[in-house]
Amino acid sequence: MARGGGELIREHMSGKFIIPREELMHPGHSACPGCGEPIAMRLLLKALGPRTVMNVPAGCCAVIPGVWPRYSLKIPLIDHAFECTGATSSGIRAALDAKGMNDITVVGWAGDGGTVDIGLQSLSGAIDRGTDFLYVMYDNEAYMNTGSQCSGSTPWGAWTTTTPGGNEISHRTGKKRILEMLVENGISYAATVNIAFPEDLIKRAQIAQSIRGPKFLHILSPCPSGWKMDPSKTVEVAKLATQTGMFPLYEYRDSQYQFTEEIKDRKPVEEYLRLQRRFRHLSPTQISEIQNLVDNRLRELDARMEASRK
Ligand SMILES: Cc1ncc(C[n+]2csc(CCOP(=O)(O)OP(=O)(O)O)c2C)c(N)n1
Ligand SMILES: [Mg+2]
Repeated sequence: MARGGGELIREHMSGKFIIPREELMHPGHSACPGCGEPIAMRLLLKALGPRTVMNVPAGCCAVIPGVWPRYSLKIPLIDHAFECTGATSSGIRAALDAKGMNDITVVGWAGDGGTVDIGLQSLSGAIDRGTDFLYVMYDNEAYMNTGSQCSGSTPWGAWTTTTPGGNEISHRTGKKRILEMLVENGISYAATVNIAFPEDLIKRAQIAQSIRGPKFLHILSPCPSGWKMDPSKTVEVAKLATQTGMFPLYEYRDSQYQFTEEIKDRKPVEEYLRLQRRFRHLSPTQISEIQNLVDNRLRELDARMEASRK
């Protein structure tokens, strides 16, 4: 049976883009003001449609949809331990397939800590098994539900409670390149998406939904309390992350990498950093170091894209 995304993808191809009207996430969730995660979840569910089952580990994702007896989603959600999102998704997929319900999309939805650190083994196992599911990592760049500890996806230079100087040796490598790691692991489709580019997010989610096998979306999800920013600036900050090259939008599809949002007139990283007090302690030299890291990363991505086309 075809999955929900098919028809809408045909709409994209004919040039008419439609954001689905159906709301599968309702008001009454328990996210903090300005949190990027409910925006991401609302858009993702619009893209995937109601024939979706989601599983979540510990993290803000376990409380945002609602704490019993309240619940804001119109789809089933299964809560599980921190380290087993991939394994749980594989189990749900197997159970649905055994019942002949293979039109249902299975989504493992986890935070950055629950993906790039704890949970990486479970995600890798699901890829090894070829599980037909979509893994979504909403990235607020730290262990936010427990009060902002550094994760493997915290950018270099950011304050967290375990990196009070922002430049600790333990944190020297900055954000793990999770998308590339999963490509090397054998993922079928992977893309970075951003809540400030909702049409693109929906498009990538529907492309992922139409492909069989393990798929991965990496969503940047600002956290006003952990990033120490004005909650009314969530979308502005998210947009700047891409416009400065801090969070480039690209995909891996049919064995090729490509940018999905070209950055014309790239802005200096400082415009992004200065809106967030987690970067307030940085010296001008450290800000230019971050600029260099971003420039090098984009050059490296360009080379990777070029090489994948040969
Ligand atoms: C095995 C295990 N270790 C630690 C915890 C405590 N814990 C619960 S949520 C959380 C933070 C999760 O971080 P992330 O995955 O980035 O999601 P976020 O909270 O940022 O949404 C931690 C450390 C736990 N529940 N289980
Ligand atoms: Mg997090």
